[in-house]
Amino acid sequence: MKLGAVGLAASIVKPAFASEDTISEPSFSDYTGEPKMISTWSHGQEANRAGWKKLESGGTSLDAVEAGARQTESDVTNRSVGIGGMPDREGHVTLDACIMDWESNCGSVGCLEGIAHPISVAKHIMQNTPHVMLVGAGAKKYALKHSFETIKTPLPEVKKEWEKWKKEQAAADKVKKPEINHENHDTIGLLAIDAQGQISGACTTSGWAYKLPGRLGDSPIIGSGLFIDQEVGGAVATGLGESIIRISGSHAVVELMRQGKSPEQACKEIVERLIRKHKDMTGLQCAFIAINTKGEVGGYSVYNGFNYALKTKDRDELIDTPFDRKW
Ligand code: SD4
Repeated sequence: MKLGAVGLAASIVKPAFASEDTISEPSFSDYTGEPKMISTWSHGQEANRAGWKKLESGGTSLDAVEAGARQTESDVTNRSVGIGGMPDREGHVTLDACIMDWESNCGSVGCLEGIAHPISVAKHIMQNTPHVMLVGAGAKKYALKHSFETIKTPLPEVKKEWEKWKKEQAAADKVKKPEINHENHDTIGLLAIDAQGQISGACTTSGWAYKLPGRLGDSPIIGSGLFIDQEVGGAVATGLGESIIRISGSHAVVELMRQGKSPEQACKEIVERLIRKHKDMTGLQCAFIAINTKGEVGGYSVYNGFNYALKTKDRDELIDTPFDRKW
């Protein structure tokens, strides 16, 4: 049976519960908080401002996180997202992104080269196909078919850096392990709650600089880089994707909030779980931010130095998260 996008969305939103009358449907209309947006790292402030324009003009949280992600994807100074992103070890900039809304609709692209706004391709896949994830040549074909803007990457200055790195690699006996957060720390993850209490999230990155060709991190993987459940809230991750995938990080944060943990406490416990699963934490930075249906937010990181941007009607600030250890 071919499952159409509408049928698929409906089957996700309204699962057949064994005992319908014991399940209370989440109600968004009684949200009494204000619209709010949080995004990883300091460039999250610019992203939040772009997203806020949507929220303040009555747009949904989905519009807001897409607009925010697009802002960072266009930032030529950002070395881990979009047009300014770092290449893989063969010199190709391959982009990963995913997006998810309050109805558990989600879309994702992986290893997408030469397209300006992977986040919008992910959203288009979510809204127009029965699939969640398209990667590589198939994702590119899809983006071109739907006339998404193309870009030429890497940027000349990024190419120069890569050529220098390649020379150094050839001279070194051993391939140096890149460190997330020192060399590659600008992935953006965004979460928003709108006036109706609807929560959405997005995540977009060029991934681990000088990765093996074809490598996907956590960022395009629903449940790892991003997860939203309107019954509970949402979470998004940044840092070494391999370690986040290992614990299905963002999903795990949401599940702890379901058990009553605050966003910060849930992020903290999942960072601690991640640490328990890794013998060597040298250079391994990871962080989560989260939001719940009351609009409460929080975050936590392995090492110090992580922050996230918060935007509301009256606030536009950067918040340093608590952390497990110092560099
Ligand atoms: C990845 N999680 O591809 C991304 C990288 C990242 O801050 O978040 N850097 O593994």
